[in-house]
Amino acid sequence: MDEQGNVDQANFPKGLTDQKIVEMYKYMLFARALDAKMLSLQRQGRAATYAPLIGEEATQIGSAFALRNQDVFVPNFRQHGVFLVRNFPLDNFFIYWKGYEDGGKMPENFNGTAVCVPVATQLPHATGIAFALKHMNKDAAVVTYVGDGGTSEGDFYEALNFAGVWKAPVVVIIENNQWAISVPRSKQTAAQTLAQKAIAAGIKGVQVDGNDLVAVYKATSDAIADAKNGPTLIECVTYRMSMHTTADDPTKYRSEEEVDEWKRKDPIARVKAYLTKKGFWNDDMEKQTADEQLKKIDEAVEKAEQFKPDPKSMFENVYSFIPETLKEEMDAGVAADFWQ
Ligand SMILES: Cc1ncc(C[n+]2csc(CCOP(=O)(O)OP(=O)(O)O)c2C)c(N)n1
Ligand SMILES: [Mg+2]
Repeated sequence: MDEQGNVDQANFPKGLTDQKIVEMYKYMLFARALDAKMLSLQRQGRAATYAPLIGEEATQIGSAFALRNQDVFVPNFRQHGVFLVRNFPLDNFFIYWKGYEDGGKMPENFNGTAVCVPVATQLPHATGIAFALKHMNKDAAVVTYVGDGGTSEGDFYEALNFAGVWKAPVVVIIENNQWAISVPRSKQTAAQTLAQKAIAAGIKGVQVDGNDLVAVYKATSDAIADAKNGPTLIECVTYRMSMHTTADDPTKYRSEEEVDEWKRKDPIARVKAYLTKKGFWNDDMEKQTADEQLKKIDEAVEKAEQFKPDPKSMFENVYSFIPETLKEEMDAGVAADFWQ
């Protein structure tokens, strides 16, 4: 799907209906609305550090829609859009990003792992889960995400190598948003593409326009369908339109012109153009959808803000058992009403 919302019929995925694209489009809007809310909460001191997704909606929603229920989702720290599609409870989402681990609890049917901040450490886990699924003869794949920066980590190469040797059913999606905090893609690697890193591991590698919802959906669906034969690496070329996290100021290291250039490639605008042209979308629907989504978001924030954390959870979630020294600290802290 190009920037004007025209699609390439010859490569259009079979079974992708316009009704489904409407549904995906609504999720793209939802993800962006959630992002805006998180940013505003963080700026008011009502949320902790947050990594915005704005600009990366097609990569996240397009791939998330390709996952089947039995497929396991292994995120890093920026896939809030995939969490939405996987029906992660919104109030838990807000609790988590307020800094409370309690919000990170996965619902039974979520079929995914927790947010993972240490860069690329999720990848060996993803490959390991995929290896186990294969060993158990399950008809399921693992879909995992990593940033452009993450592809320079040892964990990335080790995960790909192992997956290649064992033909583990894992799909590794590189969310190449052009920046790793202040390090640009050009300084990240001399490799011409990130997709070509698949070659060394002897696995399939694909590069797609990560701002093209349909291309991402197709690449991910194809990779999942073929996962029983081995892994695929998909590079989604997209752009981080906002800051790395709320602790970052991108104006210090990149130009406004660059951001403007990518804003013209907005992944949401082209889906809107496509659906509007075909008569599946209009301004009234946009307004109604925004109102409904905002209501859901506001209700979830209200619920999340009533959550009272148990101060002990700060200690209890670190080790499977609490070492004596930490226990002393915990008891002293709780007893001193430090938390009130
Ligand atoms: C192992 C490790 N090293 C460094 C960091 C600090 N850090 C957090 S995110 C990040 C950059 C990640 O960039 P990229 O992989 O492109 O993902 P993006 O943030 O752009 O989504 C760094 C260096 C970390 N969390 N973990
Ligand atoms: Mg990046």
